[in-house]
Amino acid sequence: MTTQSPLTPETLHALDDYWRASLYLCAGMLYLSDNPLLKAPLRPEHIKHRLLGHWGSDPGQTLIWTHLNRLIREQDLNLLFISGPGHGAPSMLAHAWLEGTYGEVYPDRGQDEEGLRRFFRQFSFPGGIGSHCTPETPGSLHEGGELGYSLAHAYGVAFDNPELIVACMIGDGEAETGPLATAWHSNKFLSPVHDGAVLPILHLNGYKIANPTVLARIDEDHLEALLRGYGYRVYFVTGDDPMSVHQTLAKTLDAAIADIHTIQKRARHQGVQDLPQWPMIVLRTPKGWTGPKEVDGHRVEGFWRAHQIPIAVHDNPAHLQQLEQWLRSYEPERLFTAEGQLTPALRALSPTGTRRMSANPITNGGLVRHALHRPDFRDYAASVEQPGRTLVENTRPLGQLLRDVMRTNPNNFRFFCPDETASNRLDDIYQASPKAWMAKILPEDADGGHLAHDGRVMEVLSEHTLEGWLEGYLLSGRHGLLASYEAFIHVIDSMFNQHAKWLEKALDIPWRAPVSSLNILVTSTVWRQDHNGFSHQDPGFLDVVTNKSPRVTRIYLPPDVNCLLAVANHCLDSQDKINVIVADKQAHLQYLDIDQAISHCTKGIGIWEWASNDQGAVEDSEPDVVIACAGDVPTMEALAATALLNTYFPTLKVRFINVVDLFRLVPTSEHEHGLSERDFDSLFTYDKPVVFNFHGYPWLIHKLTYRRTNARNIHVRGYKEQGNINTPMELAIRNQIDRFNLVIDVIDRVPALQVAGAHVKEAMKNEIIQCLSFADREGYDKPEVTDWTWQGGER
Ligand SMILES: Cc1ncc(C[n+]2csc(CCOP(=O)(O)OP(=O)(O)O)c2C)c(N)n1
Ligand SMILES: [Mg+2]
Repeated sequence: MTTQSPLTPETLHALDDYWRASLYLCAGMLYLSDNPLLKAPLRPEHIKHRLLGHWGSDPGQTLIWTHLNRLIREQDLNLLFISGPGHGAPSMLAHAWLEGTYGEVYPDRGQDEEGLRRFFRQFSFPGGIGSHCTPETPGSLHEGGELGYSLAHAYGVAFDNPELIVACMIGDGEAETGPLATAWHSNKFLSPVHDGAVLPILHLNGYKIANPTVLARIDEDHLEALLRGYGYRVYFVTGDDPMSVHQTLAKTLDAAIADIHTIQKRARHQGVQDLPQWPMIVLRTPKGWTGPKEVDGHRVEGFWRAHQIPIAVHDNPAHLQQLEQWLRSYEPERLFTAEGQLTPALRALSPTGTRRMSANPITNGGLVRHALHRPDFRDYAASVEQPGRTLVENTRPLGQLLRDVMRTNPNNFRFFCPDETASNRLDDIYQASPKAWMAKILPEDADGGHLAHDGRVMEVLSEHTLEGWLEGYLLSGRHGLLASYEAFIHVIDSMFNQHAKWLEKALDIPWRAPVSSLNILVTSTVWRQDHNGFSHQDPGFLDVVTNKSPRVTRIYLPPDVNCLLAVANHCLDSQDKINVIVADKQAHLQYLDIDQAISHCTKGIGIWEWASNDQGAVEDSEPDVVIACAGDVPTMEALAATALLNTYFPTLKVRFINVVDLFRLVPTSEHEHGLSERDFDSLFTYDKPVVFNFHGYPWLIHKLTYRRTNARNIHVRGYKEQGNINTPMELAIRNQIDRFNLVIDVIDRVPALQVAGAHVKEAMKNEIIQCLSFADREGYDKPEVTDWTWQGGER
């Protein structure tokens, strides 16, 4: 490290003052509901009744922001800030206020004394804003409420933003989480040519809520070796004397930015030679720095006690006095004018316009989003002459559509998948682009490896990292799709939750522009895990999805290729949603031609006329039973059951309903896609038995339909944790979603069949036994099961 000090005494003091102004605002947010400039002596009535918020993280975060401002101004950089420990929100909020952005989006909380009073008061106050970097925070695209995702988000933002630098502050506690720990590897997927840069800043303030952090208590050479092993060039900035830390940090940031530019320049002129060693900073400064050193004899500054509210002041005059001393130590009267504005000299330190990190349009991604060019999805349709006769791998045509989406959107669409693109039969995508890979490429990789420095397909075996990348990519205004094995999409349950919460809140913030939806393709599903067995059988992600806000959640279960294409086309065009599409990759029967698929998927639910025989005159057109289904395999079994019913009970009137859009099942009042009561009752009848064959756990259908008129007659089959190394038919039978069990269900539920159907019931039981013993003996399913096709009514 160089020894000269880059900051002149004048700049040093100005920068320190700017930092202190931001610290004053942070502390003010935590405590003050009145007297925002401390013009009067501090009195108990100026203090909020409930003191809630976080102090400990703020000094480090504001310090970095202040210093980044210098770089932006000096070098005209396009920079943005991600706050990993988002509970340091006062720091982002303080800077948004100082930069004027806050007053621009919330004019009643702008730069005057009354604006400042309201700005303080609203923080962590009922009806106000939370104590994290929530969507209400200008300049934030990462809340940081649930820790662990900052670094993956940062890289997602940097992809395809070649001029951007994303400064990502990582809490040392946050760095203990699994998602953060794996996200360090993102540097092997970042192109120095067509992507921007990420500058990770590990904030080694030593503590979490009530514990030291691991990384702060290991030898520094071990920490350096760890981070170097992840591929970074590590700069340490350590200290507790502000003036010397300012100088070291300024020097270090200059060096780090120079490293970034050197790496990019070389790669952009000479091509990518090897894996770049990107810079990162370890900032070791005290938690709660500049705050009270001790309170009631307990250490606070530089200890975990600084994490939240350092001094509880109520009914304690000594504490009030200590708080006042602390707040006045920043000398607000020197930093702000009497009218409540930052002094002109300090204001000049802030970047202007969209160079302000709080106003960088990329952090409000919808502003910079370009609509996706979509090829005509009809061009990829499977030809379907008759329903239920031909087999096609359901995901393969989707791969071809996505390939052409990648081709027509070379800079703003990416596909994400943990190592399973080919396994999921989506490998046609590689014709448009190989996989991004900045680490070593061996000669043998040329044989089907699809690795390239400039690849755009993102594959790493961390669902967390992929999901984080995609969220960052979307929130900064681009488009994408993540495909995952069904069972392992659960790995990101919690990230899905957080993203859904972000979208839900963002919908009500007028200045946030819509972003592209998060599209998740759930494939390699529960019903086709012949060799993987029980561990790979879990359709429960859908249950998680139905817990989240109906304004942002959508679930689709297209039964065949053409429905999958229609659904995918719709999802790729949608905004501010999380679309979950469930479609298996294996060869399945095809039912609808493309026009019928479009119509069926537009309705989201519908009677398949050709599979029903309850049509007729008004007086005799009520069905005896409704067979409903959702999902590819359950649809096939339901159809096969219908064929058996038609054979054994030709006069039984069966209505066949297929559900693509799962939220059609809930009442309109609960979900925008919900069917009206009239439509639901007319489809599912008031009182006839409904046998519902479902892809997922059966309770979900009950949860969605419990308020419907005919809810008591809805009898659901689905996955119930029965399975192992089974043939498809064995697995279906073990969970009773198979055709024979469905026929038995109908016999049991239709009053006229309960006795009359006994012979058929016996026959079905025999079929089940024969299927199981054949599979047990031969190791595959009976050909008449595997080769079954629909020979019933034609279209
Ligand atoms: C995944 C997750 N687990 C637990 C918490 C609860 N929590 C909030 S802050 C915090 C400590 C964070 O420490 P650190 O990342 O070092 O942030 P600092 O305040 O020191 O900047 C914890 C455990 C959380 N927000 N997210
Ligand atoms: Mg910490």
